[in-house]
Amino acid sequence: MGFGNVLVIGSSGIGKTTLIKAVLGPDMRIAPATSSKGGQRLEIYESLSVPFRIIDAHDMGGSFLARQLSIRAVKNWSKDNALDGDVDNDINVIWFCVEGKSRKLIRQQLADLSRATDVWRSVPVIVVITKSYAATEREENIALVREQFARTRRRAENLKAVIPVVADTYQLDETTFVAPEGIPELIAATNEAMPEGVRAAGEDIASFSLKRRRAVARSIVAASATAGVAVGAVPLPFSDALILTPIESALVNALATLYGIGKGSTAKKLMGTILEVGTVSTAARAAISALKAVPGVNVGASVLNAAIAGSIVAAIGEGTMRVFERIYVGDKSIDDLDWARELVESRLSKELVAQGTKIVGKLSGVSAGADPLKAVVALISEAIASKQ
Ligand SMILES: Nc1nc2c(ncn2[C@@H]2O[C@H](COP(=O)(O)OP(=O)(O)OP(=O)(O)O)[C@@H](O)[C@H]2O)c(=O)[nH]1
Ligand SMILES: [Mg+2]
Repeated sequence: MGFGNVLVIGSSGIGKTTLIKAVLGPDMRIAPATSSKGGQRLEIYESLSVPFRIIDAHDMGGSFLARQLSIRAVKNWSKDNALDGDVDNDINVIWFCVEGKSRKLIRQQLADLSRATDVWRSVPVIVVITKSYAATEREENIALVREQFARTRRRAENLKAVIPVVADTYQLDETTFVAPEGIPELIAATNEAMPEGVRAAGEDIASFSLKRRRAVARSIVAASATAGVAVGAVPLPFSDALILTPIESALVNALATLYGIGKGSTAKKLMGTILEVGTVSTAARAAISALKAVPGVNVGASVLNAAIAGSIVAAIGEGTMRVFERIYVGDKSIDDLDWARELVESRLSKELVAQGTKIVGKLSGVSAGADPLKAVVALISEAIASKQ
């Protein structure tokens, strides 16, 4: 859990494999074999340094038949596992790879890709403009893609980012090279879209039980905590939880949609109350101070901050999930704000400090040379997955 899946599609030769290699880096490997019922094998890649897996849907731009087979393989792979409440095989984010300067070409590619991925109707999309060697054309191409995306069958709010990319150094002539471009932005945009992608993938499977809903919720929480770790690691003074506001707000919104909490004014009040606890409450501040003061910790400040940030997001997510679940099953009313505040606060002051102390403690034992942020993400995901 905590690993979302990205589907990469685009015509043959457009640069999908080159892109995947650039994103996953030197420790890229094939994920443990997964084949669908039809016996077709999917190529799923992962690496230790990136918190999502990538599926290379090659053949996508080949013949009509090849494209159908390729899409069916991915669909079956998702479906076979959904029935047992396994959410690890959903498609959470799709990268549409396009190339070319002509308006007509881009329109055609976007229309094809949109049609090919109809089954993942509500899943977030990032358009990657591959081989963007000419820096001067990047802005224009972004505008073109945005304009043409609006004409496809996908909802405009599905489009999360348009990113021009140079995946590998390109030699223009004997003396001129174009350096790699856009890869960190693509990774960041994907991480950001992941919580919503987890929710959307769940929604795309028509109906599911409370158990599956909880599994989806935990994946949303894990994806958000991962985003929190990334934010916490940035070397800024991390004195309060306010820098986590955008992540927590995306998290609470995704969970609200999952549990059908609605968008009315009462729902907004409830969400506002929860976000207040997570960012400006005394409980949040006290939790941060407690975690910063765990004795005997031997990790750098940015790793410590990353662990605290991830743990806070995880605790808010767990508390929110419990609030929404009780409302969802009809035990509690949506306007019971005091009850909701107390529940989330108690998770921050008890569970968070207990859990966070454990995580921070374990970090001191991480071997030198290992990526400490990766270790933080793994420890937090493990803690989320182990909850009842
Ligand atoms: N220098 C450079 N070459 C690139 C880049 N992207 C793609 N290429 C080249 O374009 C060609 C096709 O790229 P691939 O990554 O194999 O394309 P693909 O989409 O995986 O193609 P299929 O597997 O056939 O669907 C290769 O020769 C790549 O080296 C890039 O960013 N920089
Ligand atoms: Mg390829």
